[in-house]
Amino acid sequence: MSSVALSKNKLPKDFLWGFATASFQIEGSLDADGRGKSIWDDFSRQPGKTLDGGNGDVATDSYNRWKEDIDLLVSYGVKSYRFSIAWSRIIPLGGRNDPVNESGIQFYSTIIDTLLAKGITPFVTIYHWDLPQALDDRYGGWLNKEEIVPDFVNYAKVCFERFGDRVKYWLTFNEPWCISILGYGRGVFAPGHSSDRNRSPVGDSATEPWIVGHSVILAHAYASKLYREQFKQAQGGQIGITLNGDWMMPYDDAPENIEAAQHALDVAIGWFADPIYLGHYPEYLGVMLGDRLPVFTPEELAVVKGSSEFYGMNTYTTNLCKAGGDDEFQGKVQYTFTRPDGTQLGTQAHCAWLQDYGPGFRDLLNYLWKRYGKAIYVTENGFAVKDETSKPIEEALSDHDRVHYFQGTTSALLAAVAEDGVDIRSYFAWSLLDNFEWADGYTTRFGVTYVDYDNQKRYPKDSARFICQWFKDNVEKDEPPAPRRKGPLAALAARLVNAVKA
Ligand code: PNW
Repeated sequence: MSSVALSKNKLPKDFLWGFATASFQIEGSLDADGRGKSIWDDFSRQPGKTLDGGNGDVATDSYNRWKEDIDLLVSYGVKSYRFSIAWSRIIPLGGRNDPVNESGIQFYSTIIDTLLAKGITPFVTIYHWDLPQALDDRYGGWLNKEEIVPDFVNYAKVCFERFGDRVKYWLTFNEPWCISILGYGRGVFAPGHSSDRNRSPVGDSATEPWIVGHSVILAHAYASKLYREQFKQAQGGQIGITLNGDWMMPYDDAPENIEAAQHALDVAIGWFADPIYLGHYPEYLGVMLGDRLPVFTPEELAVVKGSSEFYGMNTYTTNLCKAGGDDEFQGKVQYTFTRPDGTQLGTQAHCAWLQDYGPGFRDLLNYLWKRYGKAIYVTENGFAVKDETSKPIEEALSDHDRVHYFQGTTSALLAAVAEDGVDIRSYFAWSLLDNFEWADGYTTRFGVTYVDYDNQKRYPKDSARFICQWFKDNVEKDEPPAPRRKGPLAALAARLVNAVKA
């Protein structure tokens, strides 16, 4: 970054900012134009799987309203838009020998063209949780490494071939921790596997999440290898993975709690980031899991290490960490938002796992930059205001708590760049719209734009205005056109013009 930008305390002018969404959360139209089923289709329709019984059938109707959504992005003045492609629209049955659906290709192709025509950079997630149902039925989806890895690589290849002439930023996966733990451990996300037989007829929470995580790492790595070997040179794009991970702060300065915070980071982030950037699973993961942790062959490891060209970061909150407990999904660490003195870390969001704590955002950026040394693309960050759904619309639009949250994270972002020297290249707020919030259904709203689900009308919230103004103020402007040379003739002309005016 230039020293000019640093001295002015601004983000560099090519900094990408905008908003993010995901296919299943916004599109609806699940049967349209040859789309195949995804694991979320029926899962979300099963009684008890979502808080309000909501499903993905309509969502924000963006399969039909994508143009309106892009107009909204234009009105916000964004530089970039992060969205995901639904695998089962591209290959309805998902597999490497299954047919490609041209209508699905056409849908995303038009969106990409329209964004580019408006000067908005598409930032594309290849997999945001909507596995084709046929692959789960056929061979158990992510549990079957031998089948899923080549099928994912084939799907990614179709994306590179058909969109890569125009898409220059690729994310293979969104949040492998959520895919593995929430889908195959806690059983709260599709396909809903769990050892708890009250919750699910199938699943083994002790083994499956770690097997799934392993498959996802390999699918990412082989897709990235393919891109870099066969497409990158001609298309000139970048490819990486995006990991969720919240900042983990020791509860107090007791040595066991300091160690606990590191263990929590090892399981939340290091599980994926360590193999991908450093070439091995974190030691603690092996200690905790023993032979339940799958092993990479040397050939696999060679493909995994260095497979992400940047660090894709999704983050929402900070947890205070105390040693103890037996929850392996948190690294046998207890999380709390209550400080030793009894006060809360920050404002509580609608969902239990999220409080507003801006300084943690800066600490996490510094940790990732030091540990992994890769340019960071912040691909998600956002807040769900408590009880927003039960407020009248006008009241919901004054989303003070969300504005406060973004004030904290944007100032932390700027401090990390300008004061700490962290190399950060993007910031996407989650989300452009209120949308289908997975197991929460429609009760939890993350949008900077309010969606009235009775009529699908969109209304910008105060937080949308805050973010747009903040980035306009804090990103270096494009260079103004070079001033005309002031030779003697120009000076004479100017004097003449002034004389005439006077
Ligand atoms: C992310 N947690 O999911 C996803 O990428 C989005 O699709 C989602 O809408 C957004 O964050 C808000 O939830 C997460 O339990 C889901 O810690 C759950 C957790 C974190 C992220």
